Amino acid sequence: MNARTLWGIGTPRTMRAHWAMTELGLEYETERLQTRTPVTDSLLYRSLNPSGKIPTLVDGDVVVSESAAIVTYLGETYRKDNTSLIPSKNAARASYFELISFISTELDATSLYVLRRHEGLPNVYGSAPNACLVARQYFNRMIKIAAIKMEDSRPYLLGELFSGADILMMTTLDWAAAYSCDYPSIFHNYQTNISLRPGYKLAVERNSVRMETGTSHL
Ligand SMILES: N[C@@H](CCC(=O)N[C@@H](CS)C(=O)NCC(=O)O)C(=O)O
Repeated sequence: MNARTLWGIGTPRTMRAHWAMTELGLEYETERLQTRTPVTDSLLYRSLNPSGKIPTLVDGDVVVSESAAIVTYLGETYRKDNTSLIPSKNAARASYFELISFISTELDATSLYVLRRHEGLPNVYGSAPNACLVARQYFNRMIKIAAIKMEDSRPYLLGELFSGADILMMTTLDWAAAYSCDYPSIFHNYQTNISLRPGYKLAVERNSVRMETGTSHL
């Protein structure tokens, strides 16, 4: 196995890890593991991530799961002068941590992941139409709050600096669009701009389940 290996492809959470490494120009190998496939239950994979979920990053002796933690770990460890996924000044760092917590909990776990489980995977997690309705409404309420800071026409969540918070937000918005969730037009413009980034385009390819290259233990 390569010294730096990312396990997981094909989901918004795995996209976050591919994209962070792509923006930072890091070389890595991909284990093309898809969610809920037999390898996620293997002893090898469970020894890396006992939950069996993706993504998981192995970076030398470091093993880290949870997409927001992977993005933050990479940003802290491999910051460069011209590419820093995490700001260095205290106030901006506080905003970064606030944003990634907000996106991970309010937009992802409480809202979109409810739709994913109970609308997208009813055979696995059970059907729960009322929970899905409430999750959609909650997503709409929370994303409007996130939009307030964007009203000054800033290009990124933290202003002029593209950061790991944008990686989390963009992947969350792409996911929301796939589930036909409503969100403010300001974020449609934000998506259009960010989708032009070379790092985003390359990460989309690397995260794609259709890509032919890469190794596999599947
Ligand atoms: N909070 C975790 C969530 C990880 C997660 O739930 N991954 C999904 C794929 S996006 C998964 O592996 N699900 C397997 C399952 O539900 O059993 C993160 O952000 O990385």
